Amino acid sequence: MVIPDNSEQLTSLAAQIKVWGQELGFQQVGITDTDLSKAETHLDNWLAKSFHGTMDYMQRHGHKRSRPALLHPGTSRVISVRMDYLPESGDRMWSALENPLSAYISRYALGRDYHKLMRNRLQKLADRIHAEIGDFGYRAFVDSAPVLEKALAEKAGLGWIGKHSNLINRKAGSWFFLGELYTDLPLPVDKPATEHCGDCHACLDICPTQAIVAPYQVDARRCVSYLTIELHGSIPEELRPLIGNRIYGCDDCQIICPWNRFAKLTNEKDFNPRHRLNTQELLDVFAWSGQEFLDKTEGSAIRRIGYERWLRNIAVALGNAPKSKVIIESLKTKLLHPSELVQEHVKWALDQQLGKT
Ligand code: B12
Ligand code: SF4
Ligand code: SF4
Repeated sequence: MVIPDNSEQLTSLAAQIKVWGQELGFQQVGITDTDLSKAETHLDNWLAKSFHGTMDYMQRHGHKRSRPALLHPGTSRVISVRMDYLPESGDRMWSALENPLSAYISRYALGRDYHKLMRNRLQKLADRIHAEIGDFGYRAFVDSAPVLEKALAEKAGLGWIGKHSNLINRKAGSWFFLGELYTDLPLPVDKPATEHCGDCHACLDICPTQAIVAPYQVDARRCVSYLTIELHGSIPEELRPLIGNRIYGCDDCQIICPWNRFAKLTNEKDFNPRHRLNTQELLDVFAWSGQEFLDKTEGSAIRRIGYERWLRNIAVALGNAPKSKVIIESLKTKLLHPSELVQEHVKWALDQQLGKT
């Protein structure tokens, strides 16, 4: 077992890595170098505008995010992978969004947390390479460290960064996760993907909070995904009515994207909805006890926000629902909740309900 040292062997290894990746359940594997200088400028501008809000981790690591070898010394190539996660069709998403009493949870979070699942698969891919060539330098990432995943995937040919800033693939839309193996193997690189948004601006128009402030630029502070998942404190009052019934994340800019007509449903059973999380009603999930929340979100990314933020988000959605005695009674049951954050959002929601005719 030797590390290949001529271009023919490296080309053959790259081809094998792609086959192994697909055998492990990745829909696509691409290889790129580590030059992210263009993306670095965009990242710096994004941070300078404070679009990251309270996500301090986005600026904490200096240039490690845009210079892979600073994060993992010796890295000269990145093997970028994508895995489809969509468990159901767009029509079902629209109907959940259009029913103000239903609890809309972003489709990426209905099943098992992707971080662990994908990292395990990446580790298997590294093991497979090791079995073929012996020791080599690598490290696996899935949204777990300062890595510019979309920019790397774009360069590796997996798709282009759309105006909503997610990566889109011409044949598969954008409902997939990204992960990567940083490595010191001097593998041949793939061609970057080309851009295909054209004159379309559907995602900018549909965004409920106008968070896509210009093409390719998302002000996270306005994004429902940030407001319901990343933000720990109080949700700005002026944005609450715009959140509608989205209680965890948001998919609107992807549902409307014409390229998602080509999206395929996931093959991963682990990404299928658990505990009917795709069809829950607001009143039911608001009534969950802390223990029920833990039980029903076990193994899911949703658990990371905790019960307090869960109730905060549902309170906002109940405030946005049509006036209803049942909702008012349900909100009243949480008025004395020990968390001030919950109390404040419940009071706001009650004011909304009582102010409606
Ligand atoms: C921070 C973060 C967020 C933040 C900020 C989003 C953002 N756009 O940055 C919030 C919480 C809002 C968020 C939300 C979501 N996220 Co997120 N998020 C990340 C994370 C951790 C970092 C992203 C990042 O580097 N942002 C920095 C900014 C500068 O990058 P950017 O906006 O993409 O900008 C790029 C381009 O748009 C361009 N650009 C920027 N400005 C300009 C200006 C001009 C003029 C031009 C031409 C170009 C340009 O260059 C930049 C660098 O390449 C990644 C994981 C990772 N480690 O990469 C996951 C990740 C991007 N998220 C992901 C997902 C699934 C989501 C959601 C769909 C979840 C949901 N349903 O709620 C939403 C989508 C919201 C949206 N429209 O982006 C996936 C995306 C998969 C894909 N197909 O693209 C990732 C890759 C996680 C993963 N491992 O799969 N996320
Ligand atoms: S995820 Fe929702 S709020 Fe965020 S940019 Fe997309 S449509 Fe706007
Ligand atoms: S909705 Fe249109 S503009 Fe937005 S990402 Fe999709 S193709 Fe691009």
